[in-house]
Amino acid sequence: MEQIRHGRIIKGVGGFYTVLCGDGKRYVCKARGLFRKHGETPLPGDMVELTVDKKGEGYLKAISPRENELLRPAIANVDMLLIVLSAREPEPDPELADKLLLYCAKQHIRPVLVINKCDEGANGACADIMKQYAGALDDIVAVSAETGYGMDELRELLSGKTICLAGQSAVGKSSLLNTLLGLELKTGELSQKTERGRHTTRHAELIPMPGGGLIADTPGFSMLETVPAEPEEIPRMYREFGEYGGMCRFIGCMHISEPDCAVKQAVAEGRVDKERYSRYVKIVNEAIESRRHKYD
Ligand SMILES: Nc1nc2c(ncn2[C@@H]2O[C@H](COP(=O)(O)OP(=O)(O)O)[C@@H](O)[C@H]2O)c(=O)[nH]1
Ligand SMILES: [Mg+2]
Ligand SMILES: [Zn+2]
Repeated sequence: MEQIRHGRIIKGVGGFYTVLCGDGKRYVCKARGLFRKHGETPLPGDMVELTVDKKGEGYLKAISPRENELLRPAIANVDMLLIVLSAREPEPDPELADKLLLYCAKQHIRPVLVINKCDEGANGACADIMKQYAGALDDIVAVSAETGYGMDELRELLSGKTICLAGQSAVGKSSLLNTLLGLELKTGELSQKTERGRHTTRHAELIPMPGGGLIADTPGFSMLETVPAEPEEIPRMYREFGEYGGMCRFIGCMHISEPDCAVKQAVAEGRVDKERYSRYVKIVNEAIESRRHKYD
C-alpha cells in the first residue's frame, strides 16, 4: 500500500513539484491528471497530500483549500507580506506602501512594515515613517540589512511564518532576503547575482529560513497599477480611522467631502496622520476613476 504523506510545495518547475514534508525530507512530485481536469494548478505554498512509490517517485494527491493566493509572485498561503520602505535613497514611495496595506487587507495577509536602511544618519527619516504608520498596523520594524540593526527583532517576528517581500526597487529587498537567509553578504553584489539567476527561471520558490518559516526568493510588487480595492471598501481598511468612523454624521461616510466627518476632524486635530490622510483621498479618487473606466 502506498503511504499518504503531508507536506508543503516549495517549488514547481515544468510539472515537477518539490514538496517539503514535516520530517524535513523533500520529494519531487508529479501532479496527477486529476488536477488538470479540475483546472487546479499547484502553487508553491500549497499544503498537499502526496504518495511516494517504491522507486521514490512522488505524486500529488490533493491540495488543501488556500487561505490566500499572492499573484506576484504566485504563492499560496502567505502569512505575512513585508512592505519595505527605505529611510535613505531611494525617495520613499509611501503611496505604494498604502496600496500594499490595502492589498493585505483584501487578501487577509498580515502586513509588516519594514523600514530598511535605518543606519547612521537616517534616524530622522526612519522616525518620520514610523510616525505616519503608527496607527495603521501593528508590526513596524526599523532595520538595516547592512549593519544588522533590528534584524533579530524582525527574525523573531517572522519565525515559522510564510512570507514574501514587496516594495519599490532599490529599497533593499534582496539584501534583506539574503540577510534573513543567513547569507551574510555585505552589499547588493550577491543579491544582484541572485536576482539575475531568478529572472531566467521565473518561478518563485520558497526557501526555508534558518529560524523556521519560509520566504519567497522572488520579491514582488515593486508597483501596483491599480488600487486593489473598491472605493467603498477603502475607509474600513484604514485602521487608524476605525475609532472615528462610526462617529461621522452619515453612515457610509467616505471621509472626503461630507459635512460633520469625525475622521476629517481627527486629521485637523492631528490625531490621524495628515499625510496618510491626503494620500487616502488620492487613492479613493483613483479607485473611483478606475471603476469608471472599467465600465466605459
Ligand atoms: N545604507 C544601506 N544600504 C543598503 C541597505 N540595504 C541595502 N542597501 C543598498 O541598497 C541598494 C539596493 O539594494 P537591493 O537589495 O538590491 O534592493 P532591491 O531592489 O529592493 O532588491 C544596494 O546598493 C544595497 O547595498 C541598508 O540597510 N543600508
Ligand atoms: Mg532586488
Ligand atoms: Zn467621515
